[in-house]
Amino acid sequence: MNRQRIFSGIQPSGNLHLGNYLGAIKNWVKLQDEYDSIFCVVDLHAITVPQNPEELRKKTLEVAKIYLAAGIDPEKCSIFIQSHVSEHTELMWILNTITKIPELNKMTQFKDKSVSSDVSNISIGAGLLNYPVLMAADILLYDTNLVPVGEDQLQHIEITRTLAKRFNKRFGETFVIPEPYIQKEGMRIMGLDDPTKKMSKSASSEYNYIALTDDEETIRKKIKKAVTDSGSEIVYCDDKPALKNLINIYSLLSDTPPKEIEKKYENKGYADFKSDLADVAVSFMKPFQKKMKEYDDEKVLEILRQGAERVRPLAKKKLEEVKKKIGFVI
Ligand code: AQP
Repeated sequence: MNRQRIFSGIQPSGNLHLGNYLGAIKNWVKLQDEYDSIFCVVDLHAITVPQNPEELRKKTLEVAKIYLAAGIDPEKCSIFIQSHVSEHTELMWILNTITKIPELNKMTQFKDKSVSSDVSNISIGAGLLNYPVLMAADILLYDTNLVPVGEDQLQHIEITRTLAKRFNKRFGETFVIPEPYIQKEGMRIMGLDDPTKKMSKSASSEYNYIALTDDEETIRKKIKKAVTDSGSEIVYCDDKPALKNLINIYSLLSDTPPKEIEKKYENKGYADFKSDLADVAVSFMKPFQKKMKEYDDEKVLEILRQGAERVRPLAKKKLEEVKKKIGFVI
């Protein structure tokens, strides 16, 4: 029986953090046995904001090491670098021609990132505006059924669906219409310095996130400095968004339901809770980072090249179908 296909990716645009792990990668690991899985390191997306070339190369391999250390199995899934399969950019160009500019202008991620570019005096490139079209190409090239992502990516999946339907209507049935796959737990991990914004690699302060490469001392320092709410009780509720976020992280890393955590800290305060949360985070991170170190660059690159070899025929076939339908001479 044909299994349903999932596709997802992460940008090598900074330090991957607990939000990326809990909102995306942890779920991919769970899904890989059930679905035909394709996971990408989306370097073409990363360059929609300025990147240091040496750093980008290093981060691209680091993201792949994080996938592997988290338990993504290259025997079961295809893991590859987006720019190694040029069909992504070709399909993106074609999809650009059926995308309306207002559809892109209203994307929350574009609006947020263009504001921060303005603040830092970086001029906004057209790539940032077209980011969702490239993401649509990534997904549609592989007849993806489900896209496991964090909640912040829902709008991008929606425009992917719109473009697929528009293309199918104009040129005939070509693309599978993908669905988002969002797991309620971990779907939105918030910044440690501001619980109203999501934890983000491009945050201006490193106290916003816990990176998957942070050492023990840094993790403890960041948790100690994490903002909390008024009052001293450890309760899990919407009125205390900072604490709710910390309890969510505790819960997801230790597989303990939030209510149980509340109970454990009934007569205790923030100091005890934060100190234990730091222990939980460190005991997750230590073996994780040890596994990351087991992969050297050459070994990872080999896995990524094999992954690209495996998916390229699928991408080629779909792109050829698209080219024929729109009237290109093959
Ligand atoms: N805070 C978060 N909570 C839950 N899930 C999250 N994701 C990102 N942040 C959180 C999920 O991680 C996947 C990869 O994201 P990405 O790197 O492609 O881009 P992003 O969503 O824009 O992530 P960042 O960390 O905010 O990166 P920058 O700052 O570079 O843009 C996605 O599935 C996302 O939902």
